[in-house]
Amino acid sequence: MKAATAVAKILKKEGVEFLIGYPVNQIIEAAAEEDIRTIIVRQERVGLHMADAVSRISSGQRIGVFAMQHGPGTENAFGGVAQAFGDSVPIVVLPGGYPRKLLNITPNFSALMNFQHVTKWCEQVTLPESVPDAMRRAFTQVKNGRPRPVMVEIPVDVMRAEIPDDFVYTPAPRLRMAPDPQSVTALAAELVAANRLVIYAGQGVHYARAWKQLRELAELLEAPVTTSLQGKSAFPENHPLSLGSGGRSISKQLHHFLNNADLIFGIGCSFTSTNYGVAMPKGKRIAHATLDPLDINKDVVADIALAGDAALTLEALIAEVKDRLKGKPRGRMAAVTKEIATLKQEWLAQWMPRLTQKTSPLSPYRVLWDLMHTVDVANTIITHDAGSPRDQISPFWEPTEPLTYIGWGKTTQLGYGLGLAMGAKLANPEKLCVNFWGDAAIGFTGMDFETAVRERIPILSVLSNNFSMAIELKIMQTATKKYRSTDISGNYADFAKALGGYGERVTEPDDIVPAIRRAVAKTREGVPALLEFITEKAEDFSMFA
Ligand SMILES: Cc1ncc(C[n+]2csc(CCOP(=O)(O)OP(=O)(O)O)c2C)c(N)n1
Ligand SMILES: [Mg+2]
Repeated sequence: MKAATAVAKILKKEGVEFLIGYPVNQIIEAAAEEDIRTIIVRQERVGLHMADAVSRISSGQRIGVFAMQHGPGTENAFGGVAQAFGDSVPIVVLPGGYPRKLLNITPNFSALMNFQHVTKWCEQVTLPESVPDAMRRAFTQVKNGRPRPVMVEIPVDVMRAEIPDDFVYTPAPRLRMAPDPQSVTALAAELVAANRLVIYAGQGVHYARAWKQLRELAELLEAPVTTSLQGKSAFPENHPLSLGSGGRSISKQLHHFLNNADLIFGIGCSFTSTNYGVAMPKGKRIAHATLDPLDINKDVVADIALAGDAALTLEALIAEVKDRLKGKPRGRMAAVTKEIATLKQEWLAQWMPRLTQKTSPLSPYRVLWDLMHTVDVANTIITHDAGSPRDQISPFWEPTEPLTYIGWGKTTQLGYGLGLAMGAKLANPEKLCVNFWGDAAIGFTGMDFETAVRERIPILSVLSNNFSMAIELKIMQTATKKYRSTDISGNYADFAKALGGYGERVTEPDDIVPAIRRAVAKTREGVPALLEFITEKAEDFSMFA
């Protein structure tokens, strides 16, 4: 058989249901022949974002795969792979390569050379018969250890070459690593001894599907829980011990509890210093448990560290903590939950005028507040975009079920949210999948709304159109005044209609909820919907100095 056919057969064995791609790449045709649904996007970046969401939303149990052509396709894919690398998402990327006689000769683009720093595994296959081995290596890496993109570059003449039909392929195993029992004992002692413990959960909890264990440990310890943006929805935010998620903007209760903590326990997180993650206050005792030792002592010094899978770590800690408590809770629950509830009430009271504002142009806070109270949150998967929309939504959106919020921002490409919502919908057709973005963000990837229409991926896209890059106003005052450098324009409801979807422009507060209902109904009919809310250039965020 052709080497490209072997790749498709291997994808099938690995359980891949969709091949997202952009021509020309012979794996696309070979995949269709093997009954793997092929989804063709409008540009490579969005296809990678879709593959990314397929992996995220399934805790990496289903691996998103993307294929593109050598040269321009591979060059144009860089952003999508780099975003998945930044946010640690396990995807398989299958670029074509120039034919072997031109491979690695200037100016031909080499995936092998150029993607080294945004993949955890990058291989160029030069012998057709090595294709199955390369695929085995790639899938073993993508399913194990720290989640990150892997890449196999296959030159076009290698794809076309015949290989023996009788190759054997066994799907790669998933291995879990447990932390050192001695460190577990030491950490359990600290967790029980701490007076003001805060648990900080990262996306390692999502990948290990350790949501129940996280909750059990928090309830045993009667300790408040927050998450990174990537970890958002790992702990139900309507739980009395929830402080809401970390990000650039955060809740008052999170700010308060972090600052008054005597021990912060990070589980399945990187503690990376980033604008889009809550910073750990200086001088705190830090316990850090995560899968990849690469993150230990990187940006935050760990007083005590554990390396291992989040589920195995939490289970081991639960056993040790139970041993120590001997069935007797320390009786802190009422005081802790009351302190959280009081602060939450104060914080929401302060924001309520913005969340319920009756003005036109609309308050973006009102839009997202009405959205949250109109859709079925437990059955909705939502993601933000870069810019103000992320910082507006992340503190206020209250996920109750795991993997119902796709948080991101280790790198933060405008336009990422659309592909994420589309990939989430593909993997979870029964859920309402939403992206909340601004008018600068849509400029990057908006054309792929047509992919949603054509490929029958009925997402709900919620656009905050303030005709501006509002988040840049403060730092571009002169350029704005002299040259209108932060202005942008467009009618995106008309744009959505022109692409065959449902579009509606909303300007009045009373129309927000009815418009959301109409749009959700359209998605149920299989039609992607874009609601364009005309919003004010808001510059206020829930931030604390
Ligand atoms: C690819 C890329 N380029 C530049 C940026 C920097 N950036 C972040 S937000 C933003 C403007 C956001 O404007 P918009 O989406 O309209 O949201 P608004 O703040 O107006 O609500 C820019 C330029 C980025 N995140 N990604
Ligand atoms: Mg804007």
